[in-house]
Amino acid sequence: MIESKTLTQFIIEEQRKISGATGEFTLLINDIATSCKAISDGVNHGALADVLGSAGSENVQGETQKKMDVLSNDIMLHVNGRNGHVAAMASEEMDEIAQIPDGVEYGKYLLVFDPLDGSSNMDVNVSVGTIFSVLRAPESMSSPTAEDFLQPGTEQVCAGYALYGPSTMMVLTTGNGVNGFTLDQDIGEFILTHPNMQIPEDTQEFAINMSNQRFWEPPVKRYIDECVQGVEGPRGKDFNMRWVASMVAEVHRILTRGGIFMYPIDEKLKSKGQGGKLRLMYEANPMSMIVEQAGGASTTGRERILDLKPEDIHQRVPVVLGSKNEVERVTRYHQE
Ligand code: P6P
Repeated sequence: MIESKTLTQFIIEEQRKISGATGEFTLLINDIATSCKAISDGVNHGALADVLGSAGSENVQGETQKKMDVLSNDIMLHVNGRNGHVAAMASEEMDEIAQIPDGVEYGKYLLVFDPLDGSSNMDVNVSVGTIFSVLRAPESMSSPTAEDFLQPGTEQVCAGYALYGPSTMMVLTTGNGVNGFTLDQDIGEFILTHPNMQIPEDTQEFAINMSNQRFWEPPVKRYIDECVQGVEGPRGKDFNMRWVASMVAEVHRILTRGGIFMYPIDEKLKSKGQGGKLRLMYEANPMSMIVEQAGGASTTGRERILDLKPEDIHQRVPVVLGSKNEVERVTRYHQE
């Protein structure tokens, strides 16, 4: 595979297309790739490296942290905070933003991430992933605050994820399409294996947690009912269902063969005062940029996710993303 293009070669070629590029962005992507390789190593060792099970602590979401959640978060902070490419970082696993180490100069970028999404799957050996989003640090910024992160998803300069599955992959967009790279464990390089990923506009596969059915709003109930009615129903075709409970795995399947992924608002979430299950800054926004760049669509059911003005770095939103024509149908049902 050595004749193939590595991630490093790919991002340097992308950098050359941007006049005035300093190379700092390229170096940041390189650091993110390094941190994902290190997380992959931890995930792949599983029980052998004593990284399964609970860390005996809770994160800001009130969720029990897995040992690998804490280790992945530490890796992201350490590897991406030390080289002066970011001014600050924010993580699902931390209440407050993370300042970079003393003595390290502020970089031009802000990095937001979910270091190990779907980590409840770790103990049952099902795919998990790292989701990341890169924003520009505001020109006016002196000392980074959480406010500096509250930029709409359209401001992202880069979004991506690493998927720790049967193979470790990195999928990345910098606004010029979506490209997938597979980690060659023998040489420790991400190799370009899925250039220009595109989501089919139609699909026969939906992903939703059906156990929440009794809590859904009518438009969601209508959409799923029609899918389940299959060829005898108004859709005139049969649908398949998938639910991995790992957003990275769901999005990667949709990028690969199409589909629609839904985590809508429902009465249970409303009763807890939550705006959704998934988080805007480090799940919905990066995944929405990737999906749109691959020809798909991503809304809350009512509005485009990338247009939302964040109010809090841990804000939750409803998510309906994937094959364009299906997302538009669900959004239309919410408008009718
Ligand atoms: P549920 C994982 O915890 C996550 O944030 C997403 O990766 C995943 O799609 C969703 O939550 C799963 O939620 O309610 O099915 O456990």
